[in-house]
Amino acid sequence: MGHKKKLTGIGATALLAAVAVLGVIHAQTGAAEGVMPVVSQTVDGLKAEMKVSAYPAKTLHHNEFTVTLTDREGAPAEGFKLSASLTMPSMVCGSASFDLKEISPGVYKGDAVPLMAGMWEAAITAETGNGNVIFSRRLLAER
Ligand SMILES: [Cu+2]
Repeated sequence: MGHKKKLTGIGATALLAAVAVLGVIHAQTGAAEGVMPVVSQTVDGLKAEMKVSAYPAKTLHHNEFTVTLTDREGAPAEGFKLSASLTMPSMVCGSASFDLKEISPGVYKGDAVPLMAGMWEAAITAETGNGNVIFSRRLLAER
């Protein structure tokens, strides 16, 4: 019994050490834009909060992608037409495009389907009355 207890203790210590190392790695990469589930960006006075519900996203699955648009006054930016395109910079693996539907004032939802694991670039186009506004964020996908 004493022997077993000792093994458990070592196991727990090793696990804690591993968790600590992973914690450091996560903290370092977590600081980089793209590893965050929510990224906010303001272009031409329009603010987009781009959220991936389950993060990192899962390859070849529908990943809920929500964009909350607000205007200069912080009020919901309604009635825009939003579409998004996922590409992998410097790769020819193709792009995955999708439209976003306005589910409540200023809140647009769509399904992002990354084709392979890795870092994707998501470009979100908001059609306004006078020209388009393009937002972008990075999106990490895992198998
Ligand atoms: Cu690729």
